[in-house]
Amino acid sequence: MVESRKILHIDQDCFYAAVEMRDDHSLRGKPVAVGGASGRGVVATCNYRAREFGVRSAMPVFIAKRQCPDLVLIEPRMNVYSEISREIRSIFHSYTALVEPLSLDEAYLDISHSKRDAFEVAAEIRQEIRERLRLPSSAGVSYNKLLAKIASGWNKPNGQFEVKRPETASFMEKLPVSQIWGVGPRMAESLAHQGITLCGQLQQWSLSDLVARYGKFGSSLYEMCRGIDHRPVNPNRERKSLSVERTMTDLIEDRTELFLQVEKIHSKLVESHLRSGGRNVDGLFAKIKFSDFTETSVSVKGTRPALETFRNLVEEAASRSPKPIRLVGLGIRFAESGRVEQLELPLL
Ligand code: TTP
Ligand code: MG
Repeated sequence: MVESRKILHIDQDCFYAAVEMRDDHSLRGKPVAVGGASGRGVVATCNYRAREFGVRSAMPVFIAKRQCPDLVLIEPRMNVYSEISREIRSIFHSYTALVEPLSLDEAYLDISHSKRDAFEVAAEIRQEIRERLRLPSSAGVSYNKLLAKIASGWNKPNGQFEVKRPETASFMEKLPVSQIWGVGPRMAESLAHQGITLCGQLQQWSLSDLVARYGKFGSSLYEMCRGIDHRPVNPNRERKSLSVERTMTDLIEDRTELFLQVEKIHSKLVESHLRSGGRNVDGLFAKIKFSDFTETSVSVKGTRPALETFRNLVEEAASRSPKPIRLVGLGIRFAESGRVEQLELPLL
């Protein structure tokens, strides 16, 4: 069964910026970023013209402007993006019931039931999005989610790429470890210090080595760096909560450092929340792991994920042990609307 899966990962190109360019022709040919003023002064995304100047998502606006003085900055119109996202999803649903959205602009589709060539189906779906919504997208095609997602970035923008089963080994061997889900800049840097930049090099590490170093995530890494992924496409997955956590390279011993980390994790959380559609919140929580691996968490009801509240939660959790802290996590619980699934973002 697993052998025959046909998985697509479809992702809109510079989504918010593409919508703005579609709706305002005067923006054509100009470097455009969406974000700023009403947000926390960072770029949510920018078009490919702006990327040529080094402008990137999550970059503070003042730096983006310095990199690209002609940058046109546009306020996000979240309602418009959400509406378009729904329309794109309805196109996906006309091809398969097995659609798993990851954020407003990307989703996995399992089209294993179809006798058609998966690459052709991907091209057709992208064409339909282009014709009906006048927006460009890219697709990855493969036999599992991991490979499909990596592949969708390969011919971006406005392109698609397929990794077939026999090509897996050679594809993974040369793939930078930073392309693996969950390997953030910090972890990539720490691996680079140990001479590991490619998945092929990481494959040399034994399962027990990886688990000793990275715990549960180590065993996922062992599989991911080989292109192995058995996760099914999970339709109708409605997240119950969203959390961001960070394992410290150096244990935290004092409050100043703790609050600094809380601030960083908080801004990541707010960004991910907005990005995933900004659903209503009804609770906030914080988790702490101490140096002896004991864990504690605190939660509170509330609809506003304010930094201040998280600081208080973390303070309360931290006061439960005098030990230094090795991990801090912050999260929000979403207001009622159904099914259960959690999304965790390791911030390694
Ligand atoms: P992405 O798919 O990561 O980025 P993108 O669609 O803008 O560009 P690409 O062509 O590389 O796919 O994210 C989708 C949307 O989510 C993006 O248009 C804006 C929003 N977003 C943020 O608000 N903050 C962020 O840090 C990122 C990465 C995205
Ligand atoms: Mg995108």
